[in-house]
Amino acid sequence: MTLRVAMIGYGFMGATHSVGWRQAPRVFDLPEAVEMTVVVGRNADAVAEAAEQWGWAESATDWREVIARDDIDIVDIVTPGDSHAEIAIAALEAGKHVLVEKPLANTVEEAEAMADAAARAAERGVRSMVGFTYRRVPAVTFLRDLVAQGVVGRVQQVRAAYRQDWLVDPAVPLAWRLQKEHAGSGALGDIGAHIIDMTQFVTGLGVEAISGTIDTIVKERPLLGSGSGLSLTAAEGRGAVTVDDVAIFTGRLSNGALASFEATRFATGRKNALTIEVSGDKGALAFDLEDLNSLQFYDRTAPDDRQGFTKILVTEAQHPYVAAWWPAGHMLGYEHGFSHQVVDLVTAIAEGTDPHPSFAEGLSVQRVLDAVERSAANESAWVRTAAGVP
Ligand code: SOE
Repeated sequence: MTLRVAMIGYGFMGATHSVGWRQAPRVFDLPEAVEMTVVVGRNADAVAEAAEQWGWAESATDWREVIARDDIDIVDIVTPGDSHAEIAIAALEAGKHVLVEKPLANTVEEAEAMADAAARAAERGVRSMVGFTYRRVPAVTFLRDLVAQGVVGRVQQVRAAYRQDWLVDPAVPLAWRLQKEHAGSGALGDIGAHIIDMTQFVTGLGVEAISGTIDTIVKERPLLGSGSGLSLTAAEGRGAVTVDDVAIFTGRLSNGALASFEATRFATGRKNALTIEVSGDKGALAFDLEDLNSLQFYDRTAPDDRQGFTKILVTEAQHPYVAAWWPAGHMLGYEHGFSHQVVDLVTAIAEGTDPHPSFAEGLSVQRVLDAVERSAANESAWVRTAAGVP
């Protein structure tokens, strides 16, 4: 059988997902073939150009028509968050498997409706997945495996940060990522969502309560002229930034441990710095996206004269996803996670299992994002998320 894919949206994430759809079937021995059937966008010329550039067979401008087509099996949603719920629910109801870019939605209400639709669809064998792609960086998957094997012992503390600096320049224009009605929130939902998901993924623990604060440092910016992703040019006029630039919060995990989180687009000099460190009573593991082919491991049980973090190179055939690529020791990059996402989605569809992260897991992240905003609005008071790893 061939799985025929429609991708809705074609910006920065459209490019990364396209690379995944193109590479995965070439590098991995997938259980089903994949066809990049159609890419959808509102601007006919621009979407036709994107189809040509990334290798989609066709382009189209009406996602509803595309979802209604019999020759589409998977709908991949890479639009801004304000359209995730409508498109994903319609696609699931039309019986299409759905991959949706993170964060799942802009609000808890939308995410709940999406998780309900996904649960109903799963009863009919229709699969859904959220694009928290960093789970599929081999070192992150391996970190999760090591924690699950008890290598660090009982998790006693987690510190996670995602730091970028692309908004330090006040001349960066007011893109959709800076508008609440389109993005839901700012650094919090865009990159904070990754570290919340990663914390829950690698520890297997839920973030159950939050105390946090958020800040908008540059409150007004030039209007957007043209551009997409993070390459933007300004137009005449100025408008208000309606999302956070920085979010700093503390989470109480379901085993009682504390986790600290920082999501910022104002960490001057930090380009795409996602770090996470899991401290346990037997040892610790740390990951740094800027050194993504490795982990740092500290073994408390090592003799006193050999204590210290050691670097594990996660580039061996035994490590998750690695064997399909290059000979051992040859490193991977940012884009490989998008291929691994395709591998896991296609495998789940072929095997009739539910891939992770599920929409229910996406909803649990959404509840944490919402709790941060509610806490911040109430002098950082603790707010329960009612989350937990589903
Ligand atoms: C922009 O901040 C962004 O592209 C995020 O939206 C992505 O999820 C992350 O992969 C890189 O940064």
